[in-house]
Amino acid sequence: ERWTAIDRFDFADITYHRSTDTGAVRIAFDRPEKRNAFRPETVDELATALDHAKRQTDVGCVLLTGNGPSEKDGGWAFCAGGDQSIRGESGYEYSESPRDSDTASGEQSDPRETSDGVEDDAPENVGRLHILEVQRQIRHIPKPVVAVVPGWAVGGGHSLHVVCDLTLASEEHAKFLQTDPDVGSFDGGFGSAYLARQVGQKKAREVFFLGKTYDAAEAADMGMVNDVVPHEDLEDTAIEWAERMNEKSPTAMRMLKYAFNLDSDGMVGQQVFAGEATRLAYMTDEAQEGRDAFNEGRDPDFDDVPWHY
Ligand code: 1HA
Repeated sequence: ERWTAIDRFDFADITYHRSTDTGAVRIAFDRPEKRNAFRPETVDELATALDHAKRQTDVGCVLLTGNGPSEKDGGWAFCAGGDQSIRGESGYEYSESPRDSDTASGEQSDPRETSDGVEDDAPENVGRLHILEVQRQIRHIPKPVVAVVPGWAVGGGHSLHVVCDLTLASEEHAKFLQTDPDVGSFDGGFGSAYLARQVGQKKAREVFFLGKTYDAAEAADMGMVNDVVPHEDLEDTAIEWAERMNEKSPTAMRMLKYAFNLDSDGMVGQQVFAGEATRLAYMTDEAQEGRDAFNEGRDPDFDDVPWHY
């Protein structure tokens, strides 16, 4: 078996695996009967898995994909965006209020009140749009993230593939579609603006305004998909890509990812890139002399440090 389940988490809406012999992880939407649409619980699990993957220093590439096919009709999906059936008045709602599940003591009291009358800080079940936080995680995780698209990438699922570093698509089943304005939604961030950087303004506006469905080949021609492979080769190719990237210098890969981001991330991009520059600087004798001097209560001695040019 090429994948080993990471079972420290009790995920219901996603699966999370580690490659048995390469430093890659596979995070997959696991709601195939709903074309892998996400609800707030799904988004929380994605955030947890991405954060875990970030912290594994022996993990390089992250593969983001969708499990399938649907047992109902055999359909494949990467992700069909927000689950419309649980969309409330201001966003996507948990099936059980986090506040109720936190105060499940059996007592009939106002869940906002603790025993000492202090307002409880358990979150309320307000509509969530926190897939945007996951987009930022994908954008900022210091390793490449590949969208491995076995079927539909639609709405917020389309935007997720857009924000990933690379996209690999199934020749037979991958389909790309923006339905945001059909359901009164709009990803005015990475899903549209960053898409326009990938495919150009006219095409990006076409994707959203006409809502056409593009197959894998068309999406590749457009510049939003890197490669198209037969469906049966999809996962093998994804692993080959991961192996290839994992052989490279982690520092160089990280700096490159953030350099590519910097161009469209403004001062946040500068901050992230600069953080990595700081990390490199911390590793020098020069910075360590500054630290040591402070800790030893003396002036730092930078006399031997050249002013590089
Ligand atoms: O835009 C945002 C955001 C923007 C800013 C900030 C946050 C955001 C968060 C989310 C989003 C969005 O994602 S808005 C866009 C939401 N998504 C959609 O509008 C896609 C709706 N689905 C479809 O258009 C189609 O289902 C499909 C093109 C993905 C697949 O069509 P297909 O192959 O004909 O299958 P279909 O029969 O339609 O679907 C299979 C099952 O999956 C159906 O359920 P069943 O009748 O079998 O019980 C269908 O209802 C369900 N399903 C599919 N997509 C969704 C869904 N159920 C709930 N929500 C879905 N998104």
